[in-house]
Amino acid sequence: MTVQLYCFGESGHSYKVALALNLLGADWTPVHVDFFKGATRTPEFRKLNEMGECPVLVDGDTVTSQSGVILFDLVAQTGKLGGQTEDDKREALRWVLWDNHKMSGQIGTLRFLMNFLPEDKRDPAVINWLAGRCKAALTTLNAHLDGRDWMVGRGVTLADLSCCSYLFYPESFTFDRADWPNIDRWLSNIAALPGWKHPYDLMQRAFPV
Ligand SMILES: N[C@@H](CCC(=O)N[C@@H](CS)C(=O)NCC(=O)O)C(=O)O
Repeated sequence: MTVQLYCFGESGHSYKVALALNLLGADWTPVHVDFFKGATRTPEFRKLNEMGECPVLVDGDTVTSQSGVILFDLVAQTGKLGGQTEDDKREALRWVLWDNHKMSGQIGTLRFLMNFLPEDKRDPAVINWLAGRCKAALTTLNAHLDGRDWMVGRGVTLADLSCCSYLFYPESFTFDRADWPNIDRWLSNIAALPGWKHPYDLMQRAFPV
């Protein structure tokens, strides 16, 4: 049965799940959520996800939000992308938690403030402060990837999919791959996986160019 992913192209959190579904060769359909027109704040959407966030995965009667939980569900269902050992699984969880707090949680917000918020509402002081936090997260990621092809163990796991998501987007958010050689190499490893697609090729975007 086709699973439905409530998502939108600009959503890096949604991209983590869309990419996992694609790498797994799952039968899935994106359902576009008009986030920029307030769709996640409507009572209808809140019935689907009380947290008012994308992504939401609907698999029959099972409705799941939080990209990290959805990714772990996909690992449990398929036995793939979870790492080879119990230590790998635990380590992958550690990085998914870090990503949600320090990477995607901050980089997604910075990208929103710099690109999608109306220009007259952009506060340079807030943007500068957040850009510093994002640089610290990228420094941690780049250092971890020194001498490693993947975040955890010897193959791709959900930790890679969680941490990489915002870094494939083209909009400017103070991130340039050329400044981060280990991250750059790792992103190339991910983009070379069979089934990899760019976020805007997997999910409908609100701001088509
Ligand atoms: N930790 C959550 C974050 C989800 C999230 O922040 N989603 C954004 C889109 S990228 C959203 O729907 N935000 C709605 C809002 O803030 O009103 C996850 O990983 O699923």
